[in-house]
Amino acid sequence: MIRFDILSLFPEYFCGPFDESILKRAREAGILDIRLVNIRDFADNRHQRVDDRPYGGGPGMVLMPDPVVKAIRKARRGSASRVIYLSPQGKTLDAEKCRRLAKCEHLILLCGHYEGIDERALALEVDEEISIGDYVLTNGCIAAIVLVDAVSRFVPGVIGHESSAKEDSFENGLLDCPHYTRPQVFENLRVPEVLLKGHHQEIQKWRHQMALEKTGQKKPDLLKPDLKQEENYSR
Ligand code: 4FV
Repeated sequence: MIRFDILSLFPEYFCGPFDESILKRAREAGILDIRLVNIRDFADNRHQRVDDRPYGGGPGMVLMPDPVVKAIRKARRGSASRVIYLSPQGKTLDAEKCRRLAKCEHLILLCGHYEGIDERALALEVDEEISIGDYVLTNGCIAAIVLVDAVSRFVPGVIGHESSAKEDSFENGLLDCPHYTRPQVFENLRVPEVLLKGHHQEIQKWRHQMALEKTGQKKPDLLKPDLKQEENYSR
């Protein structure tokens, strides 16, 4: 079981992605516990202001430290909690990170908004900064949805057949092999014969070879030196 507390200014943003399919079933099964927190509820001023103009001038607004720090401290559950700030300045999320985060008991996800969050709140309360990619989103909620989805796949019991996570792209440093289903012939394109003969070892070998070739073509940087050897040899 893993618990996520997602801190943002738009909790309603999360209606939908967590209420369908795999994540919905995992929540109903009690494997995932996702709580939505509105940072504005921690603004102790008449107009519930949470942002203000940047010191030193410049465009846009900055999230004030007080409501952010209060929201994080309220969500914290002792040492079991890890606070993640989603921002373009973070280290890029990858399968390795998702596997590691899935072992945590409690993740507090802080969503960025506007130009960013007052640096003092980050210094005081954030354990790790993560980016979902080198581009700028309109708000950090989207990044939190991506992280929850990708991490949840590594939580035991979330995806029906654990084996499929093991065969995922990136799992063994390779992209996934091609997949086929009925019909055997589609617009004169046939399913590779090896997949129809039911010879599992042959099928395994073919899938690994295809994964190697696809990785070499699409993400050669993924190929570790030792695999490179094997790849050259087999071609
Ligand atoms: C982002 C990313 C991201 C920056 C301005 C929200 C936006 C606004 N978060 N990975 N890329 N955040 O673009 O995580 O505050």
